[in-house]
Amino acid sequence: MAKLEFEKDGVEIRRSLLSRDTVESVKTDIDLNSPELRKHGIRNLEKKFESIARLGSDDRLLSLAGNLLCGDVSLVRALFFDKTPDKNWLVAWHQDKTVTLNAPADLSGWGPWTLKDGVHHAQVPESVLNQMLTIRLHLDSTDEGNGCLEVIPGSHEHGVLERHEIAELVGSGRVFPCVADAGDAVVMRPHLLHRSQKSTQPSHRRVVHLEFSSFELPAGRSWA
Ligand SMILES: O=C(O)CCC(=O)C(=O)O
Repeated sequence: MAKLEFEKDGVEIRRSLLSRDTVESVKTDIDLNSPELRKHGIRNLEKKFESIARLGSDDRLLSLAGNLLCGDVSLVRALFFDKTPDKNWLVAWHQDKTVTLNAPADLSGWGPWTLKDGVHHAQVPESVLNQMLTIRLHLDSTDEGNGCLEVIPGSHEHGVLERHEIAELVGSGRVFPCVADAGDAVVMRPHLLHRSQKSTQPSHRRVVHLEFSSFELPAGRSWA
């Protein structure tokens, strides 16, 4: 299968972005029994785990994001996903197009705004998504057997999609399974079409999902 290239495909896999030691320290730091981790994804991971805070200010990650976004970047969201035989799930084809802010902002093309768990969420226009980058850091190896991320390379170029457009692209696009080892990273545009299927293997599939952005929020607003 041809190698993915970020410029063209909107996604690529960076091999061994994290050292073995870093992977082990993150695994040790993230307490899998923490009530926070009962859900599939948790917010503000960087405020709860020291090792994730370190990743958020890691020079390698910041310069990778800064180079791909061509600007000053910061970490705006950190989530954790795990799949196990007890906590197994799938996500259908979708684009990530929501951000979280401390307060709503009157910005053209942003919305609808919703309040979930006290946090303001908004869908953002493609111009903002183009100033965002997702880096998914793998703590375990992953393939189709344990529900790796699958993507449709180049699908981000179609902008923010309606449901029927997603169905059309899924029908006609090339599906690429992001097979990765622990320490590898999937680097992608948030609005690239992606999904993941249930794991059929009795193992962890841990991913630290980091979103970086170079978008400058208006005064008084901060990423939540
Ligand atoms: O980690 C996964 O399997 C899927 C996560 C996902 O779909 C997302 O981050 O939007």
